[in-house]
Amino acid sequence: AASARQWGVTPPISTVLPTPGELAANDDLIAELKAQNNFELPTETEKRQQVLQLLQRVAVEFVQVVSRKKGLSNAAVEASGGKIFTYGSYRLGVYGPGSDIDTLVVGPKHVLIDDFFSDFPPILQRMASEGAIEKMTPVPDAFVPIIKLELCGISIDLIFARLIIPAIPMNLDLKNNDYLRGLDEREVRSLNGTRVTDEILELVPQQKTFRLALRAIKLWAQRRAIYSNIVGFPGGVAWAMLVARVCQLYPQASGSVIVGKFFRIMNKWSWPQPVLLKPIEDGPLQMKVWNPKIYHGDRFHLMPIITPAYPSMCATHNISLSTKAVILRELQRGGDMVDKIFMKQLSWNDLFTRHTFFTKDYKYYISITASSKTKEAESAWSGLVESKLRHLVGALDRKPIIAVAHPFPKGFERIHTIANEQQMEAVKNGSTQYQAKGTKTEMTDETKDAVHQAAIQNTLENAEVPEPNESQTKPEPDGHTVYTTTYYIGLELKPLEPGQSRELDISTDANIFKSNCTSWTGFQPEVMELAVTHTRNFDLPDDVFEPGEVKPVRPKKKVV
Ligand code: 3AT
Ligand code: MN
Ligand code: MN
Repeated sequence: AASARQWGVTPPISTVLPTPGELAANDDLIAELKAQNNFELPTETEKRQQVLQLLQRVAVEFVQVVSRKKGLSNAAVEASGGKIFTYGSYRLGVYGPGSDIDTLVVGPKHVLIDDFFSDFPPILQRMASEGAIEKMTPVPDAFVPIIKLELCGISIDLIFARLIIPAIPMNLDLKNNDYLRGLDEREVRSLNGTRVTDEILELVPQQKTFRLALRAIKLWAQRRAIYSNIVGFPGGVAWAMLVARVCQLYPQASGSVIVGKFFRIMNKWSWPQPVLLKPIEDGPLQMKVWNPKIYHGDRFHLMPIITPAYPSMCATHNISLSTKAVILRELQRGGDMVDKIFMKQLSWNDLFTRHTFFTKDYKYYISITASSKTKEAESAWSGLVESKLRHLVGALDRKPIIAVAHPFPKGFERIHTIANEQQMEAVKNGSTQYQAKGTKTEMTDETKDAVHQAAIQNTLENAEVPEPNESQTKPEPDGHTVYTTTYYIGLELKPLEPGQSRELDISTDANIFKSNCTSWTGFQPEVMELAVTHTRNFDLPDDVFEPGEVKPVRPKKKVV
């Protein structure tokens, strides 16, 4: 069945069925993912379904309430419908215990995004049981406007889109490109997540195999610190498309085989040839579609992975020479390990070993510390700095002495209490000596992106960040608080050529990067600071190491 048609843009590489050994390796892989707590309990999944049923009822009620407000006839109100869709890891079926549910509410043409923000939350409050909603944060100014909430203990990302039709029946799907007619760019973006995930699932020969392989690849990419769209690695959607392409090339293979082939195929891929799941569609509308023949910018994509739904886009435009090199290195390691796993010399557990970014990989690091006097300012400022990091990585890539500039995908958030200028100076440069009592370092979370983005957007539009209030600007007797987020870039230097100096001067690149960040309209020189410093491996702060990891030590001076 799976081999009856061609999946994707080329014939398959092989259609053989898995061997008993490959099936055994598949069972082992499932067992290892279970041991890694990658699957959630059936009772939890049931809770997700109940939450989605509630959201569906709320969506219908919401559409009716708005339809009535807009003066539609009773019959039209009754017929107006409303439907929820999901996207993200839940839709792909690769969610774990900590995953959110990414949910899209679709309404008919007379229901607008403003109605969603004004009317959906109170209706949800009313229809949810007492105390079920723990938190609700509407972020209307985000790139994709969103309501983030916590419902029955499950995080929900709720977005909205309308279609230019009078009613939304329950059997509607979003495949038809004509549904994009008459929508603005923002509305198209909101529909995009569901349209892309739905297409990915339709374009793979066996969904069950795809899901298992994708779970393995996502876990591997997270453990190896190469999962983050924002700093220049593939994100969830891009990893999903890569796995889907390998599934197309081996339509009958087991998940275990897909994982092995994945590493080899993607490592040997003739980048920058794009990874496509189907031919790129020239849609019915005037929308930009990825095309390096037409758009100069698209020619610079080093590892293009193209979304299947119209309008097709490159999901990996942030990848740099360095992050590409790191990805290829990891693909090589993954391929070598899976060979050994199939020969029973290693186990799947070895594939998922944590990265050694701070313990072994580099001797030299660059620390980028964004600091602010208020928590709110820091949220926006660190998000802005993070979104510009890849430009600094690009500049470092172009330096002849640097072989690899590897940005760590997460920032480290710290809270400090400082008593004087000198301590302030140290903290601004990334020191962890004055961390506030009772606080601990936290890692930035991908899921905060929308909030970060919105904070940036907010400040762009209103051109003001909450001013620090009096008590925060005046030094208090017991010192005052500074919030920092530090990002680390690992540096691998090229072997010295005769006559070349070891001197690594990045001051020009650091200054360009800093002015790139501080030229942001939301930047407040009184409140926010940015520092770029060199850090040797043995000078890294203790809190970047996990329990059990050994911090590098200063090498002993050679005795002459
Ligand atoms: P989890 O299981 O939730 O950790 P996920 O793949 O569902 O994994 P997210 O919920 O963070 O990850 O994201 C789901 C989708 O939402 C992926 C992407 O289409 C969209 N998305 C997330 N963050 C952003 C962002 N900052 N900008 C644009 N789209 C985003
Ligand atoms: Mn999600
Ligand atoms: Mn999400």
